[in-house]
Amino acid sequence: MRSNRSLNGEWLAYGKNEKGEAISFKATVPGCVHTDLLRCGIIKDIFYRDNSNNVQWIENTDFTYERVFSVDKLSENAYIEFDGADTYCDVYLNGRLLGSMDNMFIPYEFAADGILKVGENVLRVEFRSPISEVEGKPKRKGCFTTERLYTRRIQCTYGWDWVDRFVTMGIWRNVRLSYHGKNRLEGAYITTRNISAFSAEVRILATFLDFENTGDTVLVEIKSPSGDVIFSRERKILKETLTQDVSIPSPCLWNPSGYGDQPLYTLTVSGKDFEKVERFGIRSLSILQIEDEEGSDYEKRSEQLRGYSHLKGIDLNERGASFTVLVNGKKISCKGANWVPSEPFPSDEDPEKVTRLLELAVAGGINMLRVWGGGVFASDHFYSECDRLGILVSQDFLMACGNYPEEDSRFVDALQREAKAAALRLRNHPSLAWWTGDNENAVDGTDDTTDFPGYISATYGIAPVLSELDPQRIFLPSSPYGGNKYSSSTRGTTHISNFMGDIYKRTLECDMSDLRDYFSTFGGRFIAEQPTMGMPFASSLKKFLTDADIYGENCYMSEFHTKHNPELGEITLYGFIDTLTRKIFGEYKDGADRLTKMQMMQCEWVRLTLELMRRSGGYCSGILYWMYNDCWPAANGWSLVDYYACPKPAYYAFMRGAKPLVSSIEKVDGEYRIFVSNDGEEPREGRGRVYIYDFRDEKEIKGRSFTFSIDAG
Ligand code: BMA
Repeated sequence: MRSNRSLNGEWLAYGKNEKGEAISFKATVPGCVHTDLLRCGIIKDIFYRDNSNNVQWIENTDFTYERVFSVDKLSENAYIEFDGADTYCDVYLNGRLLGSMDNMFIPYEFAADGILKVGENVLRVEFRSPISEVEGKPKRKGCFTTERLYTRRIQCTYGWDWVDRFVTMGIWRNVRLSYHGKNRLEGAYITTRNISAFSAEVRILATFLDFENTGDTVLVEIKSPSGDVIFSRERKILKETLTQDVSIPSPCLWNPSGYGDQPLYTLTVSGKDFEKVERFGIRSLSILQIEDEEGSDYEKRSEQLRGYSHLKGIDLNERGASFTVLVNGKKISCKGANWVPSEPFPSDEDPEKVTRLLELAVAGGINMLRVWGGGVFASDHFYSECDRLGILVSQDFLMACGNYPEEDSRFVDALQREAKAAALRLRNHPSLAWWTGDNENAVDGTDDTTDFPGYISATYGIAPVLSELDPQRIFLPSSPYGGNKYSSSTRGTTHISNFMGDIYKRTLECDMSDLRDYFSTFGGRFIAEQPTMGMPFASSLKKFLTDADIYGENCYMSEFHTKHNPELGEITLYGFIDTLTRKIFGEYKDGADRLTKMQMMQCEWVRLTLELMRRSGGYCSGILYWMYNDCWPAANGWSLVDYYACPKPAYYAFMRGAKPLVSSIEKVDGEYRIFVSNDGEEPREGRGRVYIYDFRDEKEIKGRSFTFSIDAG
């Protein structure tokens, strides 16, 4: 086997400090400037209080990374390969330019023959400030900041309404010296073509780079979940692609958590110079979109939603339609949240933290996560863990809330290369439910128009690549998507977070005593973003704030760590939750009471909205909270679990509301109705009691017992 030589590890970096003086420091690859500067003490405690203000100079500075390595013997077809560099840089080997990079989301390779030498070699990567690089470009429409729209790198850390600005540079993934032979394996794709009572028909498609008919062979092998070899065949490589169909008798099917087990098979494709091992699951997945029957409860609910003032002009659908996820033919009640990068610097992602977050997700009743488009494509580790745990994933392409330069063919070309890299890496994961073109670029789009932001990216950038490399998986051009317009509530997916402006305004203007009724004016067939905000536990807050910040009168530091959405108005997000909390729970007795109430507000928000979904009788078949985790130590943030992977109080509200059997109360036409909902796989029966309780005198005023029996699902 030809050897690849890792060039990860210790490098040296050069740049300037805040005062403009030349500095050099030890660097780590994979890594980035911020984490390197932290490690060598040039910057300190950047998450503590408002220290992040002190590191904003970094984004305007250029940095060079350098490494010396020695080579004993030269072979032909030497390449320097980067799995990811952030972002604008030139690569030099022994002083000669190998090439440039300008996209953090794709791998690059540079031919090194004739430059690489026996003995010492110097590899140098010169990064240019991602800010100076786009200076002077015309301003485009977008949320928060807009210079980001020109640069193919992580978008949220230009500053978002839940993370501060941390624009960094560096080699954020592996780098290596490798020698390319003929017939290199590019990818081994395995899809389930049919599942019957007797067998599963799977197709393996192997693709080769630099094909030459040399008589090379490849061994294709499948192992069952228990490790037995159930298929093994040696095949000749006769062209760029090799297809192998296999029938797997009595297949063990992969299921989302709560709907059965997650058995994983192993595919190994090995040849002279390579061995690729892919874990895969056998399952089918589709989305049922059945139009509401005339006169049905679903149609009535659609009509009701269309009538609410905040949805006027957005939801123009004459007929609603379901959006029900079927896995192996079973209806799945999708309950979960949105995943954002677990660190502001993606090279800093800690696999143990990711595992903890995902295990917590499943323990809390989550069976679906959406990887949001303002971050990065989730890591292999993330997807393997979702496969293991039974978490369905919807993966966005990496654009969010903006009007991207898609009129420029170079931009579309970049998207194509990103789609190729993402599809080759992720398409075998059974947890990957569907792809989505972007986050909220296309909220005003419809299937019958073409002149909306996001159309070109999805149609000419991403779709053609996916239809070639991952043809069996669903691709939704944007999130939200479906209906007229894509932001509609009665068809497709919906982001209720798009209506934060209304929730915000109303909170400032009204007493909010009708919170329960007000929340029920929002709905959807599949809620891909259900907003909610609240405080984490004090134990987490104390890691980045002082006691005075947490409990004192001055809330500046909590506001600083909550961030803001200027489009919502003058009052900060922290101020908004503070107002809503006081309106619902009354004035605070002291700082500790404030903290508790601001936690409870999020619990109520989660409880009421989750109950609403649960008693919708399948009208809404999925709800994903905005958001699951945090990207930095947020105070009054949107997440259910905080930056330290510690559940917030609202996580437990979710856990309770996501149980297969739940009860809830709704006020309809002046009367209270009790609902029992069961989305589990077993029918249930039991008893309940409803009563009016006087909390002052601590006694029951009036009550009634009842029995119930309820079908599965
Ligand atoms: C949605 C998201 C994010 C944002 C959130 C809260 O629109 O997609 O862009 O952070 O709302 O404003």
